[in-house]
Amino acid sequence: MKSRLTDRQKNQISRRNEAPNQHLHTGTVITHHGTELIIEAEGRLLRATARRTLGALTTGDKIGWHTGKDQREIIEHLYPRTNTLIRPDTHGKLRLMAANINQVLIVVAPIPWMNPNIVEQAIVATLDLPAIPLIVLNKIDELGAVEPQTQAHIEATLRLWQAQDIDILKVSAHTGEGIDALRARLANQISMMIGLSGVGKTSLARSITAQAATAAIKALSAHSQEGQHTTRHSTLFRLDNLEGGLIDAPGVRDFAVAAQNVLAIDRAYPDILQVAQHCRFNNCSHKQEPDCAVLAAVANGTIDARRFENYQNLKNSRQ
Ligand SMILES: Nc1nc2c(ncn2[C@@H]2O[C@H](COP(=O)(O)OP(=O)(O)OP(=O)(O)O)[C@@H](O)[C@H]2O)c(=O)[nH]1
Ligand SMILES: [Mg+2]
Ligand SMILES: [Zn+2]
Repeated sequence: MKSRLTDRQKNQISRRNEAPNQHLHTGTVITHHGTELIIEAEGRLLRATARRTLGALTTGDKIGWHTGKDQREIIEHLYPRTNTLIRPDTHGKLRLMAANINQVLIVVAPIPWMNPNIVEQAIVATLDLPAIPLIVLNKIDELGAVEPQTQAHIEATLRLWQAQDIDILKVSAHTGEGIDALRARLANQISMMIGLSGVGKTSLARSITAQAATAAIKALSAHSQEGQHTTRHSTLFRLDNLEGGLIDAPGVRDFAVAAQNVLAIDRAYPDILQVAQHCRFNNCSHKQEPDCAVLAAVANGTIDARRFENYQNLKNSRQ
């Protein structure tokens, strides 16, 4: 078939695919505010703008840049991403939150406590990247102040995830408890924090990296956040004396992103998958089939009923 691309389009495509110009420096996107980006290159933070043909750039992107004639930094190239974390914004529009992540810290707190179903959505989304999920219970200094019943519920829910080989770290950004253990888990990884607004993600970033507390970063990220504490833009912070980085992101209310790969759902529920091997039919949907081992396990309490219902909902949302 005859190509119908104009010369201009052909040029754009070849420019997008070509190896980066050898005169470009490499860098990492730290944060962005509209068309203005902050990049890190050789340990320095610089303001930059990106060629529009590159499309939306995001925190964690590896880029090639140079200084233009007007002495402003221009991003010319986007290196291939290993993964991208996407979630709907408050208007339901899908937005790129970060790229090239190896680990996701699902940050929860006694107050505000996150619906376990949403934590599990986040586990599925993490496995879908793929990246390692880690649950961080922050504000453990507040545990004593919540109702004993709520406290028992929190502990039981965390145990359920721990039984599925998901590591749980208990920390307090206020007292510093558990912070060294958390910092050790961040070494050599690019980690991203997700969690409800107010669970203490930014406080944790501050207690883990001196960089997050520096005036330079604050000034660079301040202009769209004046007068309030809620984080509006994802920002990558480097760890003091350690390789790796921690991305602080805006709070999420839910994680309603369908997994790209249906296997990610099964991988988040190894307990259910294992019992399902004993169903009479190997394509059992665990709805009303005879001799369904999963429904039997839910009935006798071996599989947590809430967890099973959430698993079915996640599976159904894929169809
Ligand atoms: N008691 C206690 N309070 C904490 C702790 N960590 C954070 N907080 C408080 O919780 C509130 C919210 O903290 P932030 O760090 O702004 O929360 P965030 O998760 O970044 O919130 P968003 O940016 O809106 O998503 C602040 O008042 C913090 O002082 C903790 O370990 N213990
Ligand atoms: Mg914040
Ligand atoms: Zn079954």
